Amino acid sequence: MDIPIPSRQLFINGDWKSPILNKRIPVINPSTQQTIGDIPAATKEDVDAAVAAAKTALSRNKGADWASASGAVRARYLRAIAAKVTEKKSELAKLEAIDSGKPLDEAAWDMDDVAGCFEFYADLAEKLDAKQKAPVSLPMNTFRSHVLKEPIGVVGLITPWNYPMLMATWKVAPALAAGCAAILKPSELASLTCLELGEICKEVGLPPGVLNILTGLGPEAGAPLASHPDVDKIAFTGSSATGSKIMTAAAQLVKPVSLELGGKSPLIVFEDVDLDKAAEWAIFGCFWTNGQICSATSRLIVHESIATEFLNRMVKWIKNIKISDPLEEGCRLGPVVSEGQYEKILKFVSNAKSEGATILTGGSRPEHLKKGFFVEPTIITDVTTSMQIWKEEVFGPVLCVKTFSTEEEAIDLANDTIYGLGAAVISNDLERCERVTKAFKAGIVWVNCFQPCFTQAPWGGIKRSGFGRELGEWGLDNYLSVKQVTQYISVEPW
Ligand code: TXE
Repeated sequence: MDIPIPSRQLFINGDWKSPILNKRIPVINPSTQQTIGDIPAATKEDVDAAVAAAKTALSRNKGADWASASGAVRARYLRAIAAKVTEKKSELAKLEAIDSGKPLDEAAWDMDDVAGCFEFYADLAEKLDAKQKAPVSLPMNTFRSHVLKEPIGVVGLITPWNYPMLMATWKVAPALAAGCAAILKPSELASLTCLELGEICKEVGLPPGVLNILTGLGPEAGAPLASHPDVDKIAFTGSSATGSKIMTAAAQLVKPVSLELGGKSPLIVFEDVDLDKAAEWAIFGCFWTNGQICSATSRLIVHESIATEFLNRMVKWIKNIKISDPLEEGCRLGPVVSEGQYEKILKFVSNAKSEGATILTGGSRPEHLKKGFFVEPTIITDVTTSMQIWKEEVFGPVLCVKTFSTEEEAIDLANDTIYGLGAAVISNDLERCERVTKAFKAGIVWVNCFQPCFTQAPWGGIKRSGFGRELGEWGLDNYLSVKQVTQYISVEPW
């Protein structure tokens, strides 16, 4: 399939602008390893220009700027963006598939979610108007108090490559709904669809500067954004190491941050389950999007009495997964995103082997694929809690397994991690599920399922998985500040 790659510049102040240093980054199709285009590489001067444009968007024509436009006006733009995404779904999905390696079907579902997310925050933008001036009850009637919810201002949004357009939307849609002006910095490993969002903003006539899109490398484009004095807030999704750097930079200016970072999410499977159904969820939880999901169930904790049979069923399932170029009909697993990630994943596997673990299935490139960054779905057993594979995020199709005999042991194993994003339990005993749910130290818990994600429900972690919640009303609150207004009710006129 021949897919034209649009050649884009940086999207600043409502228009395409060449990067000041004229640098570009090659785009590599992870399935063919061929260079299929390039993207502009922003540096500090471009960040300055984008931030200035965003500031102007919030102060232009006092009273008629983006921040003080009504929520209903902002909602109209968000709905127009959603409609354009739907109209262009097929071309956007193809770009996403060849840029990130995800199967075309999944990329198309992502585009539905992108459109749905813009629609959802359009609704919340409208409701925000009605929620203004919410009264606060005070203990004396000589004072009256209410609350105004106001946009935080200029926000920097730094996003990863696993769901390029969707992760950007989780931040862009609520930020714009709240009345903020934004600078989006997508990952250099997959930016094509995010640049198309710039074209969509042009087509719907979004006021200049409300959304600016800067592609480029983390240290060159992301770091100056995080430390910019005129950026009022940073929202970030990515690795814990980069999240920590961003928090450090933001701390210098006491700038608020929200961070959605790595994970090592556990799945506990009790002995009373339907083995086939549970195995299907386990496969889905760990290998969906090639395990390149922050909440991937990368640690399976299975009851010792069913472990052997459960793993047999999983291996049987894996044999039926079609691994191919993401554009091929029926593809369920494409390549991982880049050569760097490919090598990193295989190194995790070889380290596990040398530490004494057993590779039950997978562990290398599928034999039928000679090119591309493909990794077989991999299950690792004989794992101890001191091994790297148990402790560190792989961000690839690699599952490590431990068995347990008691509920307490399962919970201890599940919580034996520096991370706290997702956790799941599968059992027919719902009282037990409730106990385990309470005991999990995680921001998201799934019961008898894994990975379903709804725009309406809060998403985010605890511990080193970060803080702050995206999606739902919580996502909008990320971009609003609360102003208390208290009035003295005097009997005498002033
Ligand atoms: O992440 P980075 P990378 C994890 C996963 C993966 C590892 C490395 O384990 O193997 O991170 O991936 C920008 N200042 N996750 O290197 O560096 C960068 O340009 C400001 C989990 O891609 O965190 C990109 O836009 N920004 C994760 C974004 O940060 C900087 C998803 C993420 O890149 C920067 C992705 C800097 N100094 C990776 N350095 C998840 N939680 O979903 C980089 N960036």
